[in-house]
Amino acid sequence: MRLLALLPLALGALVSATRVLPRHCVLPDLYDASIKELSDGMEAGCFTAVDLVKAYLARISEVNAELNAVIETNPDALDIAAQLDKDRVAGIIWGPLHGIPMLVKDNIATADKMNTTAGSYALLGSIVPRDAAVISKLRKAGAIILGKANLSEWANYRGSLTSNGWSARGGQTYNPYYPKGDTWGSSSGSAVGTAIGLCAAALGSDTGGSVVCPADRQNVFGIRPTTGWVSRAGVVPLSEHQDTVGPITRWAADAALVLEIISGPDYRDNYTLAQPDVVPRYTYYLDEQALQGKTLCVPRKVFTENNVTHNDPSINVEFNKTLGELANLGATIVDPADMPSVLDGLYPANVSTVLVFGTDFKVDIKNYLDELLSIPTGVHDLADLLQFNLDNAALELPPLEPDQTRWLQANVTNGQDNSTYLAAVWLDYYIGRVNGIHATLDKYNCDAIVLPTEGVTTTIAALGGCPIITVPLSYYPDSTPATSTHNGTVFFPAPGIPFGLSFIGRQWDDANLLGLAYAYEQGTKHRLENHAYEKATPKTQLADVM
Ligand SMILES: *[C@@H]1O[C@H](CO)[C@@H](O)[C@H](O)[C@H]1NC(C)=O
Ligand SMILES: *[C@@H]1O[C@H](CO)[C@@H](O)[C@H](O)[C@H]1NC(C)=O
Ligand SMILES: *[C@@H]1O[C@H](CO)[C@@H](O)[C@H](O)[C@H]1NC(C)=O
Ligand SMILES: *[C@@H]1O[C@H](CO)[C@@H](O)[C@H](O)[C@H]1NC(C)=O
Ligand SMILES: *[C@@H]1O[C@H](CO)[C@@H](O)[C@H](O)[C@H]1NC(C)=O
Ligand SMILES: *[C@@H]1O[C@H](CO)[C@@H](O)[C@H](O)[C@H]1NC(C)=O
Ligand SMILES: *[C@@H]1O[C@H](CO)[C@@H](O)[C@H](O)[C@H]1NC(C)=O
Ligand SMILES: *[C@@H]1O[C@H](CO)[C@@H](O)[C@H](O)[C@H]1NC(C)=O
Ligand SMILES: CC(=O)N[C@H]1CO[C@H](CO)[C@@H](O)[C@@H]1O
Repeated sequence: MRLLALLPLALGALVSATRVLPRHCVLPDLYDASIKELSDGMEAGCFTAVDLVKAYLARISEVNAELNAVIETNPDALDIAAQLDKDRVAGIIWGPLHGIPMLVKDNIATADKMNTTAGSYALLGSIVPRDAAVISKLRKAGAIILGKANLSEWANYRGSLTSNGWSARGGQTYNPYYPKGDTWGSSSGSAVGTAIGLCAAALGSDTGGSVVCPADRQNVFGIRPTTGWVSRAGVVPLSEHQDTVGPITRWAADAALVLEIISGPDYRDNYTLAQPDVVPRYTYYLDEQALQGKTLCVPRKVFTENNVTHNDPSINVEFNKTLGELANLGATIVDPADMPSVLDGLYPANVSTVLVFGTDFKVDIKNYLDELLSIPTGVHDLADLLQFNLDNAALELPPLEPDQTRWLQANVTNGQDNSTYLAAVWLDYYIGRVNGIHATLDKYNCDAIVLPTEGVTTTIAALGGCPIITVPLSYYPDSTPATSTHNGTVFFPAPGIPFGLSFIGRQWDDANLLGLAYAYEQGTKHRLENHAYEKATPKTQLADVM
């Protein structure tokens, strides 16, 4: 972990502040700080949770007009922090996240003054029955829910043409590495907020890549855990077969810490009842030598020989280079190690996302809405939501975002008790896991799969319900022509935009996968090789608020 001593600022604080810091204090740079640095600093009395919240709120207000990463901040955050500080002084430490401010995606329910809307006006002012399961676990571990992060509205499930990171309530989220750059999505604000230090860490949700994709493009670490390790209760649903919640962090060790807290069985989400008996201590797997003696598979055809992928050549150059870095860190590379479902022509041809997502969404969103205690807009099912958007077109269907085609497809599905649907669910698991990830690992005797995160990498893991992690790898070269998309409002690709390396593992093998990703991160530290552009870089540091 990088300890960046901000000596001038720290000395300035010692001279000017009324508080006298212990002599050994080095205030961490909030742009790159790890959770451990923040916890250690609070424990040593160098700064408080109140200081952290003040600094993060100031950083959000510095850059949010530029990036639209945060939809709402928590009006109670400072009071919560003050209570946690008092408790610390009294020797009461709630858990490993005591006093750690986090942003969470706006589709994760918080039973506090903040709204939970998936970015949509249809849910504004709705009252959730309770915190989402992951939120209550974070609060019990001492975390401060600092705010709600912007996202692709409805986790990118409304139209097929909507812009990454756009929501009606939050506007267009932008990438901090290039002005008006594309964030990918759908957990766009969670990734942006983490990348530039608007929070200590964030939560996103992932159905088909929504944690890993924005983490990739924002130069941060993201893990989509095995479907079923983490409860989705209280998360605005898309598809129960593929929805998960995962941490987006600057460092692997932070993700291990957060994942350890949010994992576990929950009777409100029966997918979690199928998980192994014991949640692994993910932090025990953080070993810099973890790649020694391991074998990694490269299923080239997933990202080079099908029409869904449009990998920029510069990504494949950097990917090929990093295979050398992985080998230097002790891994054996099997390349190519093609995926049987791809060789059989099943992937992506036979994936039935329209039917599975459509059928699930119609059922699952109704269940979510049924649980709400109050819904001022009066929406109770998908048909109401479609109509709400038509009735409020100026807000929800502006000229650049007129699309609700996926919802229209979902609206005509007729329930989960349908053999065509059930066959599609089964085929998706078969393609992604049985004849996909597991078959590849078995066939070539590999410990994990590695791929560039850009491409259709994330889909295969999401289909199979298997864990996937992205770690910063490199950046689009300065010579990349900035290409405008979405009628000229967003740019991708563009110079300096980051991209990541994905590790994919077996179902429930998240802990070992985290170990491999940690060893790669520590052995390369590619995150430190580029920085957000000036206007997207918040300047407030702890010393400024103390
Ligand atoms: C939540 O939405 C309501 C409008 O229904 C608004 O008055 C309130 O300020 C919002 N809460 C926060 C924390 O922004
Ligand atoms: C969860 O419960 C539903 C309804 O009771 C059932 O249809 C489904 O098979 C269960 N799923 C799992 C993974 O246990
Ligand atoms: C792939 O794309 C090319 C060019 O757009 C097209 O000619 C070809 O038919 C596509 N192949 C498949 C299998 O969809
Ligand atoms: C990467 O390596 C593969 C396998 O050796 C090779 O086929 C491919 O052309 C390389 N790509 C680039 C961009 O160097
Ligand atoms: C996969 O798709 C192809 C082409 O549409 C079709 O012929 C084949 O029957 C499908 N296979 C399965 C297992 O559904
Ligand atoms: C959605 O389906 C309902 C029937 O379930 C129908 O009444 C409604 O018109 C449909 N909405 C749209 C926008 O097609
Ligand atoms: C797209 O951009 C063109 C040219 O700037 C403009 O005329 C058009 O109105 C825009 N379309 C939308 C839907 O905003
Ligand atoms: C099952 O779903 C398919 C696809 O939506 C639909 O065509 C079919 O009519 C449904 N079958 C029944 C029995 O409802
Ligand atoms: C906290 C914050 O800055 N929220 C803003 C998010 O974006 C919307 C739309 O641009 C603004 O109205 C909010 O003030």
